[in-house]
Amino acid sequence: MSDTLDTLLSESRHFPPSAEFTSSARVSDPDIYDQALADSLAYWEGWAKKLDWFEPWQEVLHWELPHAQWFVGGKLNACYNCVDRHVVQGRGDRVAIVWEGEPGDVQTITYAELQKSVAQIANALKQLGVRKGDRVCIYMPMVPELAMTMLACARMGAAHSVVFGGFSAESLQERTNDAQAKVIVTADGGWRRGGIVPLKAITDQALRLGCPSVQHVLMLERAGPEGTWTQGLATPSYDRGEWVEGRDVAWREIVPTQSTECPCEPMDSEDLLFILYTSGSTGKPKGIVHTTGGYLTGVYATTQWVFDLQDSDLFWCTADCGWVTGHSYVVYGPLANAAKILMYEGAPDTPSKDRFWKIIEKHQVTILYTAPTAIRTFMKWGEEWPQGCNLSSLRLLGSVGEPINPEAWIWYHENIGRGRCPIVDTWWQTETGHIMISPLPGITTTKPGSATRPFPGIEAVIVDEQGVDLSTQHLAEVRAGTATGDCGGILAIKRPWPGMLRGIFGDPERYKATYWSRFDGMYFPGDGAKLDSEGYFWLLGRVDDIMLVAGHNISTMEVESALVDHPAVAEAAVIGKQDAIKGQGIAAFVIIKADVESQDGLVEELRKHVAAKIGAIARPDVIYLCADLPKTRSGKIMRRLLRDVAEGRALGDTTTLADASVVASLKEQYESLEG
Ligand code: 6R9
Repeated sequence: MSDTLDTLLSESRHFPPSAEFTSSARVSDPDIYDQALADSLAYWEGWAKKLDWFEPWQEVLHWELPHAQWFVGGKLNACYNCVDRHVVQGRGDRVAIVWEGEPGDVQTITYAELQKSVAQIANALKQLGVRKGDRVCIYMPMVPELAMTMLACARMGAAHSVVFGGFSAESLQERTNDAQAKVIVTADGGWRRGGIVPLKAITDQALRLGCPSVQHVLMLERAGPEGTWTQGLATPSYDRGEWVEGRDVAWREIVPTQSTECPCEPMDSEDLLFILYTSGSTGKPKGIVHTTGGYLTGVYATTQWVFDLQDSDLFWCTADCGWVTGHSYVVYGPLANAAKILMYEGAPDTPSKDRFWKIIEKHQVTILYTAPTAIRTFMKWGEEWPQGCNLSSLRLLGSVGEPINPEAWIWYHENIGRGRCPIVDTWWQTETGHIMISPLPGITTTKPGSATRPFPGIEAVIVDEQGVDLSTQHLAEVRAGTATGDCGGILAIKRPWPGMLRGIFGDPERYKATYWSRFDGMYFPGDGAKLDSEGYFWLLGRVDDIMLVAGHNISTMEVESALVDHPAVAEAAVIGKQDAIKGQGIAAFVIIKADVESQDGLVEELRKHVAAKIGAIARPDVIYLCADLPKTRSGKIMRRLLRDVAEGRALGDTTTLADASVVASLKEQYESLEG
């Protein structure tokens, strides 16, 4: 991949941290990088010691590729570390969760209150027959009870599997059965865009499809009976499902009556904490396995340093708990740090397109962590929405989920950060458990579009197709000041890290084959990356999405960035399409901004724009103007479905899509064009 083109990603703008930010930052000494790598086990052990353990470990790391055990023999409880220890240390009155429902209802929950509620939920789960070592499936809206139920499982030693509340009955059934969950915890419904997502009715449907392991369904009343919603607003009508006596249990009947005492189960460091299903590009979803001690150490450390977390912060990670980002940076990382977090139930455009900015203004959010797909949507809506709100409480911004194109980075910096707030672009995966590549805001000079460098203690390299290390030499040249060009290839991770996945639930062979057999002795995340002449990492998206056009590697992300750079374009998705001459040709699906008046000649202009930005080789062969793109719930464009559309195949697995109708109508539109 050494011939990856020099493109707009050789971004020249630099944003050093301000002296003021650095002076009060949690970490500001750049030597930390070398120190951490010089003895990474001692470094991670230092972090682990900041957690509370019931019994110490005997060995920091036991590593028999591909199986890692961290803090071997240590005993701890994740819920104890996220809740109880703060109460024990006299911080019970501190606010843990500020929650806002979509209709505008607000709840504030202290750590002491959180401890009681979590204990009651854990006791209720026990009453329903859940035991240490069992799995519980959680299918809930973004209400405080979702985070509480995750913690309750951790408290009693059951593993949770959170299934995103937007997934279908089939997805829920498949995940429930794969995990062999004993109980599904759900709600009657959750608010989304002024309507109710009927979670219980969908759960009923999943159970009708067949979930033999499930003994009970525990249902929280969030939506309530029609017309009786508490703050006087009538609940829109929705499908309330059925009630199966014996199987279904109402939250209000068994949770509030439980004792508020429930001891935290001492768990082995390597006991299962949760399973989380990730879509993957092909085949059935993989149940990614995370255990207790290493995961908690990793999310604790990264939350504190990457977000420069201070006592006075109100941290808002906008991710749903159905995504790994919600596990690590809504729940476990921040709460282990005794942070104040904000949770919001609903959509960003309800009742109007400034809902996020209104929430920030109202609750004085200081740190905002969101995804490029959301940022591009806000760009599309226009800057007047954030402009109308006071965002002066914000001091740090984060991005996760996809490469953030420089255009969106700058927009975020100017319109949300108002030029004051550092941006941390964080690269990581469900599998890595926590952030792996990211700026440290008190140290790193950022460049729009680059995730900068590995977190201290993480060793990332760039290799070629054969696994030959290309980056060590390049970095030596960077240090010596002699590096000139870029070094492009495939990302690999060299040493084990505490939050790494421990396996795929029930499928050890697939675990080995997917992550550990591509390169000898290294973890294969599946992403393309490059290092620039200053030693900065640029993540270029999935290796499968990198195109080979007439012998040149071109990343879809680079062409997308060039398209979005054009003033008429709101969003773009690019794919390689089979081409008899070039191997692959470039096809682009483009969404035009709402205020663009004429589309005459636009397609040709866009093709020229890309050629001017990147080079003639990257000029798209075809550009389709469309209204929407197929995305997962966390906003990732599913390019493999677009390839299916462009190459005229039947669509592959669509169960992880946010809205399956989008790709179906694209297919129709495409087929009618191709005639
Ligand atoms: C946390 C999360 C993982 C994949 C990952 C990569 C992409 C995530 C990114 C990024 C570029 C970033 N990705 N963050 N690419 N820059 N800052 O997203 O987990 O849902 O498992 O996805 O997302 O392709 O491999 P997950």
